[in-house]
Amino acid sequence: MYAVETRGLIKKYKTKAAVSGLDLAVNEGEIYALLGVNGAGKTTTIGKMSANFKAQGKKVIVAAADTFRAAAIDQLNVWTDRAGVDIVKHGEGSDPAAVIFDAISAAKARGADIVLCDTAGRLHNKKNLMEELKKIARVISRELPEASVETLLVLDATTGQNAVNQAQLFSETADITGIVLTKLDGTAKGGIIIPIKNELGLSVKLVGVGEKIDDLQPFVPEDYVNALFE
Ligand SMILES: Nc1nc2c(ncn2[C@@H]2O[C@H](COP(=O)(O)OP(=O)(O)OP(=O)(O)O)[C@@H](O)[C@H]2O)c(=O)[nH]1
Ligand SMILES: [Mg+2]
Repeated sequence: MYAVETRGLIKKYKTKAAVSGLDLAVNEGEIYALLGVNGAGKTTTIGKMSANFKAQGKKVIVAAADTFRAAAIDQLNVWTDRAGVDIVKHGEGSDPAAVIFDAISAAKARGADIVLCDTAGRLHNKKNLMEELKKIARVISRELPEASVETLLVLDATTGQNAVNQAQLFSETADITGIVLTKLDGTAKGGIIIPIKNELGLSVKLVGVGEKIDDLQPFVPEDYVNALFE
């Protein structure tokens, strides 16, 4: 299975991220927004990324911008406690863009290196969600104009063809910079990433290989292809 093949490579990911870490205090931050449909694995991936960055000595702030359900904020809080990083949260139903604004302000004030933004996977309707994601992107580019922004689309490897539709839909709204392919620890091979690369030019950057905090790995195409034909 892919998980076994690449287990040792998480170190590579850590090293790479360590050199690209930027200092928000000088307005050159590094910010990650995770998007995707509900259940894809956004919150879990943020928990894993937080722990990874923290282990590199980075100061991380997580923005609880999925305000659609109170439980989403609580779930994220469990992860940030586990990872030992700061969280900025407002109440259920509050404006997600305002949460991100506050998280960026906190990051500047506290000299954080990295801001990770959780977002909602669903709202009352799709149009609302897309409008909200656009607003979030506007806040990020206004407040951190010099920052390197990674907008990662989280896709569940077990989704099949519908993942292409999801990638299409989210690309129409956001400047997606890469994909996190989750649940690759199961039987799913996630072959859908091939048409997504061909049709939309989006590459996988990270893979989720379980529900635990260290179950996040860099995407290594060679290992992926080998696992496809096992
Ligand atoms: N096996 C496995 N399960 C995963 C992985 N990533 C996430 N999950 C599980 O998938 C479920 C949904 O994950 P969440 O992180 O809550 O997904 P989300 O995208 O935040 O969902 P919403 O908040 O509803 O939009 C949880 O039960 C996670 O434990 C993975 O890489 N492997
Ligand atoms: Mg979530």
